[in-house]
Amino acid sequence: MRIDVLTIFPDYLAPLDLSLVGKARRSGLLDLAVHDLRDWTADRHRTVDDTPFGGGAGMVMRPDVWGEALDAVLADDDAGQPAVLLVPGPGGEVLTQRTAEELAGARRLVIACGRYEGIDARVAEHYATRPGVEVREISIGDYVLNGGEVAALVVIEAVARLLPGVVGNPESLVEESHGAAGLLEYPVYTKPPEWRGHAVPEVLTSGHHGKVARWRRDRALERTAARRPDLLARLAPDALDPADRRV
Ligand code: 6GU
Repeated sequence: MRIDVLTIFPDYLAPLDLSLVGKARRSGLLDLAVHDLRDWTADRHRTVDDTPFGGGAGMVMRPDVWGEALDAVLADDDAGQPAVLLVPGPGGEVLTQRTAEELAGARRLVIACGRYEGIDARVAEHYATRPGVEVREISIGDYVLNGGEVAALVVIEAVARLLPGVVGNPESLVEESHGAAGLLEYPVYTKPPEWRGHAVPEVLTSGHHGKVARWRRDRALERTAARRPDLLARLAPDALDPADRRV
């Protein structure tokens, strides 16, 4: 997969050199480039924003600068490859594991990080008319950030770990929260068996695989009911079996 990020704060994306994403880049599984939007400005002050038509507080990012930048990045390298243009912002569709799975199937992601009050709306409108470009406005939750950079980090991490070969043990993608079961993950424990007066639940040291599986499923159901009843309500009718506790 190829990912291009456009931002006025390229340094904000420095963590993409680290950990699993950094390793995926170095091994060639992920081709990721971060671009400074100001490289496509034409004036002495490298201006990217202006006052909003209709009035109001704050500044809006200019469509002409974004147009030059996106044209150049979309034309670069694998020109013609279908691309998903992601525009992070609090007004977008909320990112879920489903979204991450869909995005992991794309050949190219281009992430346009806005600042201030956002990007002139004509940019999303224009690129949505480009053949081979799908525009998705994405929010990472119901709170307000100062710009799209942190959201870009979130999307890239959520997507990169789904790419074949990036996570060493694909099994670890199966049982986790928001996975196939639609439940939150059960609590996990390791050594020592007793710590500050807290013991590891006995069933986990029993060696009885069936009982361990039942206990984990019950804890996942219990936790989901307590913390995310909305997820339980959205489970498919056949997702619960008669052995599941009445939560
Ligand atoms: Cl993607 N951007 C901004 N600025 N605020 C947000 C967000 C994104 N997602 C939630 N809040």
